[in-house]
Amino acid sequence: PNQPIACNDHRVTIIGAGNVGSTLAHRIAQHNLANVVLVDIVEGMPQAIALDLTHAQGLDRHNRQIKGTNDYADTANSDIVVITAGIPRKPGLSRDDLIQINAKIVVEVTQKAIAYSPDAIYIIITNPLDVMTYLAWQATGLPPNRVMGMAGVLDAARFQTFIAIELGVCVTDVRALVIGDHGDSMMPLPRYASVGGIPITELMDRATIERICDRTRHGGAEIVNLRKTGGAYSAPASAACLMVEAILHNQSRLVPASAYLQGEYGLNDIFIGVPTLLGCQGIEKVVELNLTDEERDALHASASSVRQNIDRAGVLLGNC
Ligand code: TXD
Repeated sequence: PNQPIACNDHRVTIIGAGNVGSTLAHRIAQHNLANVVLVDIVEGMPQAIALDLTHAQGLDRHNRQIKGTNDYADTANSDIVVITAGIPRKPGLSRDDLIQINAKIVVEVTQKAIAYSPDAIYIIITNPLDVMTYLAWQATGLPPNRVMGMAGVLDAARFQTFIAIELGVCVTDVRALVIGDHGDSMMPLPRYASVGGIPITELMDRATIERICDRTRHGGAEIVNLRKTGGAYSAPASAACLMVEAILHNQSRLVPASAYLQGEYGLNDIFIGVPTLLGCQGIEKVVELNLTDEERDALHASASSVRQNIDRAGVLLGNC
């Protein structure tokens, strides 16, 4: 246990070769992290994207193979499977509105992937994130540490960016944390945000902090409303790439992820965003914060909205 995956011939499968999936394939190859298998239901499309990315190999300076396919046999023995398949948001559609369509897609693609990669670590990206992560975990039958959702790294990066812009400081000096569900009740935590070690509560007034937290909560919607035809994909791909690297290189990164809770924070049998230790075993630890009563109530409210949607998805899938 806790040994990095030995060879450097890692394979990452990405299911869903749309905006997030294709951008993530590019990031993984450019960072020389792994060979990539890009799967989509649309024939020819993942093959075209893989070929296009391969044409850039010499320019991007890597030797990573990127294969596009519609056949899950090509995904066999992946170290990591990332699931982005589904539909994205459009103006007027909340993440929760996507449940009906995406639940079916996520369960189906996960079942196909696990048949070929029973030992992989699964990272779910499809929205509504915490609900889809729960469904995918059920579909894999894996221990919960091997299944996780990507959202907190992205939401925290948005919070980090907005703090840096507001204060006019270098973004890499800013640390920020967002927990809770990846939806309307996500929880940027100003108490745990700092610049060069100084809590932001000493650098900004309450109203400014509240404005930044609000922009973080609606960071995805701000992009959807500008683009109109879909959502964000560049920062989401970077966030997922960070998680892939943390796992493949056994980095023990302390990052927020949608993780399975078994009593932590007084919550059970749910996936929700919490700080985690991420390494080659997947979620190696859920880190419990000393939340205030108010923060704990907000996390529980966030968890009950995820729970309601898990139940709704179960009904839609005919599980209940
Ligand atoms: O923080 C986060 N977790 C997120 C989540 C950040 C950004 C995007 N987020 C969600 O990811 C978004 O709301 C969507 O639910 C997914 C994918 O977003 P993306 O922007 O990449 O959507 P696209 O471009 O429409 O790509 C989806 C692809 C598309 O190519 C479809 O043909 C494919 O999914 N798809 C399938 N592939 C394989 N198998 C099946 N059944 C299938 N159905 C659709």
